[in-house]
Amino acid sequence: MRTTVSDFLLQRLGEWGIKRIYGYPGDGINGILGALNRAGDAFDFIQVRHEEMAAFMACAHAKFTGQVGVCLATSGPGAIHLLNGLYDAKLDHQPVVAIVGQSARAALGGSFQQEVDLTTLFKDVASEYVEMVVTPQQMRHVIDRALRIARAQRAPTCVIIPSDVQELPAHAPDRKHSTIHSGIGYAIARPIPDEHELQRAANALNAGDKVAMLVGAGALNATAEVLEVADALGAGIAKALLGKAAVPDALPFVTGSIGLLGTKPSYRMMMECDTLLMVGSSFPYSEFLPPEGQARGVQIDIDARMLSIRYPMEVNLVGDSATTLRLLRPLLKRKQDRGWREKIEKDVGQWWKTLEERAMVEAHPINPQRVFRELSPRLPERVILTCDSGSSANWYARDLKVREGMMASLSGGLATMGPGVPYAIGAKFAHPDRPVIAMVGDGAFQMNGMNEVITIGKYWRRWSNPTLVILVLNNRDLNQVTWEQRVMEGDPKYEASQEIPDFPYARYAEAIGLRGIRVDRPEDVGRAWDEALASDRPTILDIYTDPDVPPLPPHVSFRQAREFAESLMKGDPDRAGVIRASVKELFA
Ligand SMILES: Cc1ncc(C[n+]2csc(CCOP(=O)(O)OP(=O)(O)O)c2C)c(N)n1
Ligand SMILES: [Mg+2]
Repeated sequence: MRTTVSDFLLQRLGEWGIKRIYGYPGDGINGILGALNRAGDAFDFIQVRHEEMAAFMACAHAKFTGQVGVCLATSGPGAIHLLNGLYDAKLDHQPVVAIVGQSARAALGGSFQQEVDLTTLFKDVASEYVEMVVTPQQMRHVIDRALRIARAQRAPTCVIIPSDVQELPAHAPDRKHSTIHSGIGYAIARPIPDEHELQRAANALNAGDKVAMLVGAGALNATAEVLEVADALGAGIAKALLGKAAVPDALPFVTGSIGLLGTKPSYRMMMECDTLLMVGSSFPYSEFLPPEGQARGVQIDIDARMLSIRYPMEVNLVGDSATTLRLLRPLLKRKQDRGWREKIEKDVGQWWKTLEERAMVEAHPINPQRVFRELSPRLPERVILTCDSGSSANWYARDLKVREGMMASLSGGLATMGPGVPYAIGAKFAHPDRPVIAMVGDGAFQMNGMNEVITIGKYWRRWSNPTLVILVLNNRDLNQVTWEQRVMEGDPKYEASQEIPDFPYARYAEAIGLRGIRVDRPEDVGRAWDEALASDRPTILDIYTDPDVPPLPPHVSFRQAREFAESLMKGDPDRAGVIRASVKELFA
């Protein structure tokens, strides 16, 4: 049998350790699909409903395994559909390789059907590496480089293969001038900072009396090291959204999330600290960090480009988080005065009580916070949590207590709607033995999550552990934005853009052969979680929640309060409910 460029591509991907490809067919990639068919069990081709979802799943694969995720799409429309998912990978620094088809070489430049200038299209999202394979001899080094650069730069890369090239006989590079001779294999490295810089960092941290730590995605593999350093420094630890699983929430000095979705203890710690140690985070909102000049800053990041861009840092350490913290630890003097730490712990204890009270405030019919409060103690061991953009991210960030051994992610940098369900699918394929819970709004679910439930229906029997619960916050509203309009702009809810149709999500699940549970009474929420988590198949938990409960930022500024009041004065259609819910929240 002759070996085509496509057969060779797959063989090479196999040598790189790639086993699963998320994709959708089209005649622009028929050569590759034919080769996948010939490859048999060597590859797991996962058929999605939409190419953007394939990119989200590849991104989730990268997030939950640390390995490169691969997605495949046809030329023109298929390639275009990938974009948002690839941007999600780019903004969250995940290694994803996109393989896309292109019109045959003879047609290029001829305004042929489905011909899109793909190199230009992907130039920004795959800025680290995008290349078109125009001759078989290129295939080897282009795929090698796409994988290596994706991994090294933690970024999406893109390989474009014209349809006729896919079918040509494979051809190794000739031994002559102007040929490229590449090999496989990652260069795993754990960079460490210069010794002098480490000492300077230790000096700044040793001089502080009130040290605050902020950890992000870059600290996910440095739990023990973060805790040891925090202990020595008597520091509290706040977590950026992507760092939610970096340290357990049960620890009394973990202040939880930060920012608009953050907690009061995180906010107060940042406003009062005299030293800031930031580890593996590019948390974007500077107004939630200490005012410039108040604190001495030390930052650790593996990427020098990400240093000192949110707060002017005194010491910038380029390095792997765990290794750098390990080197820093012996240079730190254990703080004898634990007063600052005790104050943080008191704040945290109080805050958990406040959240409990807020969750139990009566709503119509169900307070969304209560849904998350009921879930928190029920989270199964080793669960993987995914969340969408929307009000659910507030409650996910604040109310869920993650424990050691769990993983959790969402679209942090791009904050796009839509990844909740595809991330959960990626998590299930990567870890079929682990329970997975996705938390999504009804808007995001209608946008694309519902379609991917069909994908779940197709594949779930392959997963050794059937637990996959999709929580749909059914509030008939694009609620996060409704609140942003009220609080940030002082505008009343614009019904034409904000209201979305009700839909029987639980019945939809049943129609697909999954389980559906509909809840519209607060007292049933706990039992519904128990049932969903014990179910013998993936389950949609359709919970009817109150859109009038405000996802309030930890501190409401005077301006925001004024804008909010004005928005209601201007005739917000939900005025009565909102006033009732907000007043209860503020005094809870
Ligand atoms: C692709 C995309 N479109 C629009 C937005 C803006 N946006 C952010 S949250 C949100 C509302 C989400 O509504 P829903 O999923 O119902 O969640 P809810 O806030 O109601 O809980 C919107 C429109 C976005 N982040 N991404
Ligand atoms: Mg909604």
